[in-house]
Amino acid sequence: MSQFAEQPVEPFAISLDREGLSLWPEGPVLTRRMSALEHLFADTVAWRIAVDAGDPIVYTVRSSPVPELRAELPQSVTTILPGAIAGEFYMTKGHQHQNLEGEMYLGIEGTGGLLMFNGRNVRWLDMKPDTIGYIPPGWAHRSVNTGAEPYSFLAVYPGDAGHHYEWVREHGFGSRVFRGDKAPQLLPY
Ligand code: M6P
Ligand code: ZN
Repeated sequence: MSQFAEQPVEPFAISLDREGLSLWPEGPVLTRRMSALEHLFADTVAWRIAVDAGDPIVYTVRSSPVPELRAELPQSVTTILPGAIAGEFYMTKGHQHQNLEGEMYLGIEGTGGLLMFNGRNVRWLDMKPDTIGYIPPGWAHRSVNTGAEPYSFLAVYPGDAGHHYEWVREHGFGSRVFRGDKAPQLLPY
C-alpha cells in the first residue's frame, strides 16, 4: 500500500504501538510547538516567554494512511506532553467539525480530559487508558493533559469532518483547564 493512500483503500490491519505511541503503517505526522498555539492560552505573556525560551513541542499527531475523504474513517494518535502555561494545562488547539459529524477517542496512555463546547454548554470527560470519549456532532473538542506524563489517545473520525479552527477563534471554548489542588479546575474562558 502506498504511504498516503488514495481511494479506494483496501482492507488492512493497523498496529497500535503503545511504546512508540504511533500507528503502523504510518501516514502524516504533525508536530505542534507552542508557537502554533497563539491566542489560545489565557496568559499571553507567559505563552510568549515559553515560545522565546525554545518553543517546546506541545503535542504530536501520528496518523494512519487512511485519507481524509468522505466515507473513510481516518485514525490518529495524539500525544500531548505534560506542562502548563501559568497553570493552564498543555492542550490541543481544538476544533469544531466543518460538517457536523461525531468522533471517538480511546485513551491509550497517561491522564487527561476531553473538553467540549457547543457554543452554549461545556462538558468535560476525564480520560485515561481504555476510556472511550464520544464527541457528538456539533461539539467543538479540545484535549488536555492533566497529568505528569505524556497523555496519548487514539482518535477515529469521519474523513470529511474537517478541522474548523476559526470556530474556536470566534466562540472560544467556554472553559479553561487549570492545575488545581486535587483535581483539574475548570474556570470560565
Ligand atoms: C485528534 C483528532 C485529530 C486532531 C488532533 C489534534 O487526533 O481530533 O483530528 O487533528 O486530535 O487536535 P487539533 O487538530 O485540534 O490540534
Ligand atoms: Zn475532530
